[in-house]
Amino acid sequence: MAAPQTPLELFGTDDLVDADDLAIRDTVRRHVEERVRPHLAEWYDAGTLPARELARELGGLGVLGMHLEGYGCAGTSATAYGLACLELEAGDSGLRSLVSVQGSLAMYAIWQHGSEEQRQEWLPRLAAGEAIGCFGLTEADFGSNPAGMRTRAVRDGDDWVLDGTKMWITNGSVADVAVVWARVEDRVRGFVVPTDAPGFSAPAITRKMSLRASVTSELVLDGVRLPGSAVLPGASGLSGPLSCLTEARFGIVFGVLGAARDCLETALDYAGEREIFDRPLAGYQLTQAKLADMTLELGKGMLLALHLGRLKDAGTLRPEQVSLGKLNNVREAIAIARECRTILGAAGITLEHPVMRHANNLESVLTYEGTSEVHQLVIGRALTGHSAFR
Ligand code: TGC
Ligand code: FAD
Repeated sequence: MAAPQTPLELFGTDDLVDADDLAIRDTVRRHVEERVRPHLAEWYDAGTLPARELARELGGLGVLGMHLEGYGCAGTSATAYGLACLELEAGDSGLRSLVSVQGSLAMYAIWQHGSEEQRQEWLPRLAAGEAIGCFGLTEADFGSNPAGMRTRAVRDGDDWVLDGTKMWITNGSVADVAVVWARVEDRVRGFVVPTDAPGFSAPAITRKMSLRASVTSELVLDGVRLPGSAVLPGASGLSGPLSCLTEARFGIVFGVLGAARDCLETALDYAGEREIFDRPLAGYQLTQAKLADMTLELGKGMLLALHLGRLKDAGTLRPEQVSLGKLNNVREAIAIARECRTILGAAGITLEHPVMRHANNLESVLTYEGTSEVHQLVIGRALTGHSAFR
C-alpha cells in the first residue's frame, strides 16, 4: 500500500503556491506547533490568552499587518497572509483573531484611511507587537446592521467628544489603541482612540463557550475627548469600516481551513489507532466515506481560497467574491469539525483533542465578520441586483 497522504497532499495544493509564500507559511506553522499549541488547551480551559506576549512574538515573526507595505510591515503577498492565517487557526481561531483584528482591522484602517501622522504614530508599534489594536464597529443592537449605530462623535471647539458603547470587541481589554466607528451627523466616521483616554473603558466579556482563548470586550466611551486630528481623514461613510471587513474576511477564508485541517488530521490519526470490533476504525467503509467527503470539502475550500488569493494579489478581488469564500469555507469548516468529532466518539468532547475546541470556535467565526445569512444576501444582491437586507 502507498504511504498515507495528508488531505491537502492528496490535492497537491502546495504546487499552486510560490516558494516564498510556502516558506512564510512553514515559519508560521513551526511557530504555532512549537510555541503555541502546547498551551492552547490550558488557555482555552482557563478562558485566557497571553495576548501581549503573543503579539510581541508574532510581531517578531513579521505576521502583524504582514500584507501591508511600509511602516515596519512585511509587505508580503495576500496569499502569504492567507496561508499564515490558516496556520494560526490550525492552532486556534483565537490566535488568528488576534492577528486578523490587529492587522486587517486596526492596522488596515489606519494604513488605508489614516493621516500620515496617525500612521507614523501607530503602525510601526502595532507591526512589532509592541502595541495592540482593536476595532469597534458592532453595538449590542447593531451587529449585522452597523449602519444603525448609536455611538456619536460631536465637535466641541477643535476637539471631538465620543459617547456610546461597542459590543463583542476582540482585543478590547488589552488594546492600546481602538479604532472606533461613530456617527457624525449623518455619516459614519472612524476615530483613533488611545485606550488611556479619560472616559474610555473596556470591560471583558466572560463566560464564553466559544473563542475562549481570545479577549472579547465591551468598549464604553463616556465623553471621551479627542483632538481634531483623531478622525480618520480617508473614511467617510460605511464604506470605510466595510473596506476593513473585506480585508479581515479574506484572512478568514483561509484561516478556517486551518481549523478544519487540524480536525481532519486528528480524526485520521485517531481512526488509524482506535480499534473497534477488533480492527482499526480507519478500515471501515463508513469512516472512509466521512474522511473522503471531508477531504473533498477541505480541498475545494483551499482551491477557492487560493483563487481568491490570486485575485487579491492581482488587485481585482471584489467584496462579493470574499463573501463567496467566507460563506463556503466557514460553513464547510464547521461541518468538518462536527463530523470529525463523531469519529472521535466520547474522546472528541474533551480538550485532550482539539476538535471540539475548533468546532466551538467556529460557531463564533460563523457569526462574526458577517453572518452566513449576511453573506448569502451579499451574494444574492450581486446575482439579482435586489438588496434583501431591509
Ligand atoms: P451598503 O449600502 O451595502 O454599503 C454602504 C457603502 O459601503 C460599500 N460597501 C463596501 N465597501 C467595501 N467592502 C465591502 N465589503 C462593502 N460592502 C459595501 C458600498 O459600496 C457603499 O458605498 P457608498 O460609497 O455607496 O456609500 O450598506 P448596508 O447598510 O446595506 O449594509 C450592507 C451589509 C449588511 C452587507 C453590511 O452592513 C455588513 O457587512 N454587515 C455585517 C457587519 C459585520 O460583518 N460586522 C463585523 C464587525 S468586525 C468583526 O466581526 C471582527 S471579528 C474578529 C475577527 O475578525 O477575527
Ligand atoms: P444579529 O445581527 O442580531 O443577527 C442575529 C441573526 O439574524 C443572525 O443569524 C443573522 O444572520 C440574522 N440576520 C441579520 N440580518 C438579517 C437579514 N437581513 N435577513 C435575515 N437574517 C438576518 N465586532 C466588532 O466590531 N469588532 C470585533 O472585534 C468583533 N469581534 C467579535 C468576536 C466574537 C467572539 C464575536 C462572537 C463577535 C465579534 N464581533 C465583533 C461582533 C460580530 O461582528 C457580530 O456578532 C456580527 O456582526 C453579528 O451581529 P449580532 O451578533 O448582533 O447578530
